[in-house]
Amino acid sequence: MSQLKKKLFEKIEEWRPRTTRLLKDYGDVKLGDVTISQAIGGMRGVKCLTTDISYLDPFEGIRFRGLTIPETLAKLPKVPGSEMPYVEGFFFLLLTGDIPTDEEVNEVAEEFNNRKKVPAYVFNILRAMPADSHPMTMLSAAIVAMQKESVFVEKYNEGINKMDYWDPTYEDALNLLARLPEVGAFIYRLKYKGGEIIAPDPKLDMGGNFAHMMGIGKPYDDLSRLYFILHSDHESGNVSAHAGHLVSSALSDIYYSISAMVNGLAGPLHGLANQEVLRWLQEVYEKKGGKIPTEEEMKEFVWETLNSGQVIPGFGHAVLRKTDPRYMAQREFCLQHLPNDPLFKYVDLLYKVVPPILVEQGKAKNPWPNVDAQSGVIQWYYGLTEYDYYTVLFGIGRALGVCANIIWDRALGYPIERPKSLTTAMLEEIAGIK
Ligand code: HAX
Repeated sequence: MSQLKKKLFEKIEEWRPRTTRLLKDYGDVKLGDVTISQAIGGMRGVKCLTTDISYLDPFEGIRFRGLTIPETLAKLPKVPGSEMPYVEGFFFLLLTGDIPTDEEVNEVAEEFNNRKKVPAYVFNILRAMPADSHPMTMLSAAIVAMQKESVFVEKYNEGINKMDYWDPTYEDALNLLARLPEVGAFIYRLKYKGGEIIAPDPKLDMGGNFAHMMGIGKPYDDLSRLYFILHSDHESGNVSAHAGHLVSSALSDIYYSISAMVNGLAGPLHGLANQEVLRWLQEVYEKKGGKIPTEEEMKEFVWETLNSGQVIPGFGHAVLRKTDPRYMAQREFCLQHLPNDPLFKYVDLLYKVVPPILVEQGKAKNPWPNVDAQSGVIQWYYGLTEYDYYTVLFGIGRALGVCANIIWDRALGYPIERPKSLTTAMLEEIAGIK
């Protein structure tokens, strides 16, 4: 058994009595009440999910296993010759809550390497899809196509004990995570680079190998590591994480669950916002005849977008009430590597212009930029101008967090999810409307 799996098992054994005790002795303790506006309005703020992988404070932003983004990046072992940590080591942290030693990271990286062979039929399926399929559709299809590989399904059919569900789930998760970078890079090269595929390099770590298969030189490897880490987890209530958790609660395996996660991420109010930011910026750019707009022109365009009933992509958040620290981490990367890039300056201008306008409009509860406002600019700078593809990068990262959550869901025996619906007439009656 690998050190990661052994450590995870120890943590699970330690953790289980806490969940059992809460359920058995404190199950009736109230966490809050649900209002009519929450029942109609997307359950905003209803405290009804549990995860220990990450926590999102509205003002501080995300903490992974208790660590802020700068702490996470500083504490994890770095890939030799790189500024960023191993994504594999970050996954170790998400799963166990511990910072891995160099030896532990090397073992996980090797394990990912040993599991990364993508079945040939996946490539055939992707090649057979219509050329104008969206990359997220291709990613989702590739993942669900691998469902027949599920170890969980095999063990479930053999009658495995409920207490052991986490084990084959872990096997499925590692197999899928190890394969996702090659699947993602294949989609990119097939769709945008005339099908000239670059074979994986078994010597490289996850981020390094992804950059290599994309055909983009340094520091794109470090950017990939940063990107996968930043996008991995944001508690369990966001659409992609919740979709993965919900589907897996029916004991649908990792492949079904992560495909559902990808489908949720593909919405423009969620992960697709990173492509929307670039699409929107290009629109302004073209309107201005290929010139970066002035501050006044930019303000005008923001108002035009709002007045036509559209949202400003990359701004606002359902939980956050300040600038997203994932935005700030990417901004720092830009300041270090592309401070004079015109598109970066353009996005920086939005940071100045959009929040006061959203405040003036008075609708958005959070006028500040989120993770998606900055991410496309960096990709563009390194030659990835096909913005339809950006959410695939988000999906590879998000799979790390959702897989870690699903393994723990099975370890702690979380049941099938089934909230209760009421009819409009019932709400009217509760509200006292005659
Ligand atoms: N531009 C214009 N209007 C906005 C807005 C924005 N960026 N953000 C919120 N609003 C509007 C909402 O549409 C809503 O309007 P209505 O009352 O007419 O329905 C009102 O302000 C109140 O919304 P809210 O409570 O502040 O925000 P929600 O929790 O309902 O929605 C969203 C959160 C992220 C979906 C929202 O801010 C939005 O649409 N942002 C733009 C799209 C985007 O960037 N999405 C990515 C978010 C981060 C993420 O998940 N990444 O994957």
